Amino acid sequence: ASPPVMIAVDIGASSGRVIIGRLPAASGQAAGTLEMEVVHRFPNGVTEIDGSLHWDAEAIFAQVQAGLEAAGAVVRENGERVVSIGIDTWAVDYGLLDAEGELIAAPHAYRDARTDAVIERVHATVSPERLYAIGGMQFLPFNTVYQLAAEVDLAGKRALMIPDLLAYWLTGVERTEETNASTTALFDARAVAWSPEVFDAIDAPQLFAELIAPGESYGRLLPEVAAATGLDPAVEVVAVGSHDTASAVAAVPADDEDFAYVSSGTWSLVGLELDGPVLSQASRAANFTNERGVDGTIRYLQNVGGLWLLQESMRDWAGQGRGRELTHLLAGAAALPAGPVVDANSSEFIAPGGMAGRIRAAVEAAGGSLPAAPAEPGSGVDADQAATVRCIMDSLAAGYAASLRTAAELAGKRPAVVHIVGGGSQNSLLCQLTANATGLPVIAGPVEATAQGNLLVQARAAGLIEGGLTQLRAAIAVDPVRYEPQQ
Ligand code: LFR
Repeated sequence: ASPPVMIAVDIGASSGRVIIGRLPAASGQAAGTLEMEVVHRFPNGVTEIDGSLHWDAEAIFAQVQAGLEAAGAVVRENGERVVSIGIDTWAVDYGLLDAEGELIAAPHAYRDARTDAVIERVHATVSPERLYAIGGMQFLPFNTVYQLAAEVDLAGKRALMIPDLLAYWLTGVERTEETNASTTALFDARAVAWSPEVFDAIDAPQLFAELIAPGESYGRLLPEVAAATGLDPAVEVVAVGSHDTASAVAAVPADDEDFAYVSSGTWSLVGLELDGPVLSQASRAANFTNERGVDGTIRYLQNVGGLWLLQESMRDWAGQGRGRELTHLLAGAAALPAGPVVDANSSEFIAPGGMAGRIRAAVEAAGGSLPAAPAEPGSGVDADQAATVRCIMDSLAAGYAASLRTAAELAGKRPAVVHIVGGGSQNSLLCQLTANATGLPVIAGPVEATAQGNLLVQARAAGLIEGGLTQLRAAIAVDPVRYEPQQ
């Protein structure tokens, strides 16, 4: 029979990719190591429509289909067989469907400021304390509960989270994947079900589809999708940890020791894997979240600003005609001593635009300073750029260390190592500074943890690997780099 393969569709805020995954059987009982082949990459980003930020979901879907077509061609050439497709993206955002099942408008993007006007109103009907006791979500201004409260008229509409919307367009089946549902703050963390109380509080109908857990199938490809992509209509779309962070945490290459993790991309998601939620008011005060992970685990974590601060600073500099390569900026920053830090968790850094200036303002507001931008930019990394990047790296490492200390206290755990996965795992300055700030060894990699977590859940659904997260993690492809804390 032709060898089975899985396809991961993994879409982040700044890029997406479609990846073929193969899990060759090893000798004996254990599964082999996952192999990945990227067949399609595309840029992603928010689109501004009438002054607010949106995702062009239809353009994203066109890229998904292009990627599936490319994957199909490779698979046919190799004489392989696609068993399933799994989709993950960022969380909290959704598309609204009308009575005919048509997308009504481009979904709002979470960095849009529209919820500012409704947060107080929501808290007047359901207190932050009560919200936390039900859902255990950290307060973020873009939580789905506030976004829905900002909608004008929800009567007769249905909502699908972004990965579920893409799955719906592939299969015609409407479901809400559980790890993503858990990020909405409309979800009961203990009951693992929607919370009627929270929907009532914001006066919204319960407009989401029935839940689906990672490993379950949405259904088969629609005939028109099979025709457009050249894939077999028998291919199933399987739910994975459709919240990208859930898939990333599933692919933290941990063995049995107590570990902490940082899923480091546009955001840094910093925390612990737990068996059950921590819904105490102390946990609320510290703003920790209890998102669901693969296999019913709890991702007890906090959002730290992340490489967004760096990406946006680089965008600023490019706009000023002094764009610099990332490697040069990081080398410039690494050559400097530790400098001032900002609070990378602060909501003042959520919105796009003017980031380098906002970081400078935050440093100055705290009584520090950064070198002035030169009147005549040099050809290499300027002093202000190196100092700003150094500030971002020191701030992220300090933020990681503070979050991990608090998480450990609140959850009563003592992690022995910190795993950094995602793009930030390639940033050796950030990894070393994190080891220094936490006083713990850092194990860096894999870079593509999210896609690996996505593929391994599919592989298990297809019967290619058995067991729980420990067994899945043993199949992760990674050559981790270890950083010991230094003075
Ligand atoms: C990371 C992420 C975070 C979530 C943020 C917004 O990509 O999914 O986990 O808090 O994006 O959805």
